[in-house]
Amino acid sequence: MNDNTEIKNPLAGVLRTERMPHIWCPGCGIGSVVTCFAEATKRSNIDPDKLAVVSGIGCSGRMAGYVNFDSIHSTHGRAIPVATGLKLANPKLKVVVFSGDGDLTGIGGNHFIHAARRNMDLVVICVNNFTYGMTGGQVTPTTPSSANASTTPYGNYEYPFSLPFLADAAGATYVARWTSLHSRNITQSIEEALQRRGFSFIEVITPCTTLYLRRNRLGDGVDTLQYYQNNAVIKHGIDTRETAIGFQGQIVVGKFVDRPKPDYLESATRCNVKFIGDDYQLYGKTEPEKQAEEEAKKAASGGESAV
Ligand SMILES: Cc1ncc(C[n+]2csc(CCOP(=O)(O)OP(=O)(O)O)c2C)c(N)n1
Ligand code: SF4
Ligand SMILES: [Mg+2]
Repeated sequence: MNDNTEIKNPLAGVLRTERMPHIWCPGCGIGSVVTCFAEATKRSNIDPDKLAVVSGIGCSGRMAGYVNFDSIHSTHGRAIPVATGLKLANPKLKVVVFSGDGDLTGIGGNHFIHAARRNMDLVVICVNNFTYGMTGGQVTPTTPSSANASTTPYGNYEYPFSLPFLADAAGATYVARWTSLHSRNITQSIEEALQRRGFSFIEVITPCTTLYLRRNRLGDGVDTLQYYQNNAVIKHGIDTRETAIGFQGQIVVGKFVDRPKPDYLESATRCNVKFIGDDYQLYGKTEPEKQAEEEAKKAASGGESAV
């Protein structure tokens, strides 16, 4: 064998391989979702300078440090407002939020529903492992009833959110759910979401081997993939009220919602143009835009500057 053979990660350009190995536990599902995201960005041929990634805090939130795009590892629960700010400051960016169930729908729940209500042009990927992984396995808004958590040692007596139903009811215009076993479907959903405008929500059910599985005596990551294999049922377009997940019960997956609707910036622009007229500009012109306009005028007048 030639000693000079170099084994290159096929996602090397999209992942910061120099930062590997990553921090995630063996069997954790987060890495599978990151791989799908990386693959989707490659397939969509998106200009890397036009893509930004924002994550919150948690094991899932560490993803922002492993992708080779401009990224922000923001504060707990605040990935959506940071992403919204980025989008509004530079509407040409495609902004992706990568977040955990606790981060996105516990402390960050209010931001989540209002960004969905406004149909803010964001791609929001939620790694739902039914637990606060990074802080020791506390109960989250998605922990199934009766599941054991460090804060509910006799079983969870709260009613969990079904995130597709929550997103749909709040106004999201694209809603899909997969498990980490469905890598091709996750990749396709992310690719679709990157190509559309509006609030796109993709939930991925994943195993937290170290806390959720161990505490509930559910075996390891492979056992969970087997559980997904046996219990995930694809039901595209189903009413999202039918997507609740019980402890170790059936998991309804698929693309549930994909409806066109003007996004936040389109609605704002439409409203302002109506009252201010065609002179309305979202943010005025940037220096390069002014320069390009000047050049175009110059070219049209046969080389003479218009000013
Ligand atoms: C304001 C604030 N509150 C609490 C925390 C502690 N904290 C860090 S990560 C985390 C839970 C993250 O859970 P989740 O979003 O589900 O991500 P996972 O670790 O499961 O991927 C919490 C409560 C914090 N960092 N900041
Ligand atoms: S604690 Fe759980 S969520 Fe965090 S890296 Fe380990 S397995 Fe994954
Ligand atoms: Mg979690």
